[in-house]
Amino acid sequence: MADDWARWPEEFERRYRADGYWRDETLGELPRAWARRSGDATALVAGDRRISYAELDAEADDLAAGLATLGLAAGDRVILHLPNRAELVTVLFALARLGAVPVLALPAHRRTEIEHFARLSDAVAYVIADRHEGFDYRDLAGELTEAVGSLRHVLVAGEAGPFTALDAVAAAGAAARRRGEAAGPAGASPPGARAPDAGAPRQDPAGVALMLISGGTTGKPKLIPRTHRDYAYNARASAAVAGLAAADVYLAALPAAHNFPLACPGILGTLGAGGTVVLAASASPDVAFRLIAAERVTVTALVPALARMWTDAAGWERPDLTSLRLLQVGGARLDEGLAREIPGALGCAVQQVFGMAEGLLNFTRLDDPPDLVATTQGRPLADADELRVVDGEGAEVAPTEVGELWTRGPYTIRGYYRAAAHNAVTFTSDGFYRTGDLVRRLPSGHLVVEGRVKDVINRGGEKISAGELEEELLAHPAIAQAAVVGIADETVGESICAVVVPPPGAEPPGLGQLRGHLVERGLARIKLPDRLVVLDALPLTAVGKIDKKELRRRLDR
Ligand code: OOB
Repeated sequence: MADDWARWPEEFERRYRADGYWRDETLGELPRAWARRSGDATALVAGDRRISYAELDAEADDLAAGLATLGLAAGDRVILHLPNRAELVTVLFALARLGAVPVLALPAHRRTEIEHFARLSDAVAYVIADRHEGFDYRDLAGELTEAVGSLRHVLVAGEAGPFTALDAVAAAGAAARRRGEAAGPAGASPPGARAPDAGAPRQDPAGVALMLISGGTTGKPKLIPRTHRDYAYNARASAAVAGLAAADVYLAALPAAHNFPLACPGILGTLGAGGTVVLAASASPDVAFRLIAAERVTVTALVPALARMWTDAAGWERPDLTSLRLLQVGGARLDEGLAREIPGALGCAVQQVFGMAEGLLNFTRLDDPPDLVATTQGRPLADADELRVVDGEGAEVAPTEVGELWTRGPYTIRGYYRAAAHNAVTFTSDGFYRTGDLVRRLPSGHLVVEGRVKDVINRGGEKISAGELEEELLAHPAIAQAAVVGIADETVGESICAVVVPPPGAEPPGLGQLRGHLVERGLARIKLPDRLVVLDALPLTAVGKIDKKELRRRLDR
């Protein structure tokens, strides 16, 4: 993996370690320490399963041993494509124990995305649920194993069909462990040493622990390599900022493969604090409200579109939300009016979170004055987060002026995985990540997100790359030119508008047909256009590029 991703330069490594951001820890060994601390306490609630910390640790060991028996080893990439089920957590830790690297695909992803991730990472295994929300992932797995030569294993949470059941993997691992053959590495051994009951050496805290999916840049989605120690810091520091303690119960309502519910503080931060994580199969108010009341949930995280839905639903459903103390809202800009409405409607405090899977996280603090909480997207998590707000030439703008946000720090990546050409434009030579977000920085250090320069549509918190969708549109025989723009939308913030030009004499597709065509091609439904506009020609800028500003202006009328 070493050449596939960019480490921090040595002087930064030294500083982040000396200043206590980075500890000598790996994700795989965390559950061992947690089990010692809070063994009998409930770590996870998923469907009708309640899993204690001790059981979580043992299950990670069994799965790690079973995966090793299948031939999985350190450095192997594995696509983890699971909805919010217990296996997402147990397999994540099992892979980390082995040193195999999970790629966290979103449940909504389909063949186009998964095939891209599998090829890009040379993944050897694909971990799926049997079915979720009416979709059978085993069918997709069948297509993928035929198309992608590197994929040797399909492992299924639930009914395995023609593939291998994760339950069987765990059982085989448990048996092997009883025979003393293979096991997950123990937590406390020094680097390089073999743990007493282990088949694998201890992982390097500086190595890649998992890969997240980029929130849409140019072209195809990128993989974001997060290391053990930077991600452990990410979760721990986020937990502190959200005031998490052992008494807290966190509801993972958003898909847990997203950075926000996974580690900001989300699942990892809650477990680190000794609390309980409740996994919701859906973020809909009826499912979530029932879980909040039944499990006495104290904290959860939503995107603004869902926060709107919950706030409205609470008005007529009158759910018991008395246990809820904090709602984190992030992923897209939260409207000030809604921010002020939430405490009354849901009976909890709001924490705005402006984050990115690439790293940097900003939070409003629990003791910030209500006006700051309602009107800003928070301030950086770490003192070591370096921020520049720059103009089009890369020069810092005057304080409180709007500019593009560039950042580097102890949990912000220095480059995407296997993306040298893209990295050369997305990162500065001194290691700053160009976020593509336009922000204004207040004297307090709080940021206000004012827009963006990247060509991405933020539809209800899901990021859609205009370039990726345009490429898909151009593959349609009756589309000669295409441009994708976001249009302001009350429910989802921005909706996806496809503007197309048919070739001379051709009949352009209708919206329904076009959506069907894209689904047929294997594109995730979250990327389907909401609106289709057919033009004779696209407006161009003076240098002959598609003029999206002008397009948006015309569509807004
Ligand atoms: C989160 O991560 P991603 O990677 O899906 O998307 C990052 C992008 C940011 O660059 C920004 O454009 C937008 O999403 N964004 C926001 C925002 N939070 C994210 N825009 C306005 N206001 C906000 N509060 O979305 C993410 C990762 C970790 C925690 C929270 C969100």
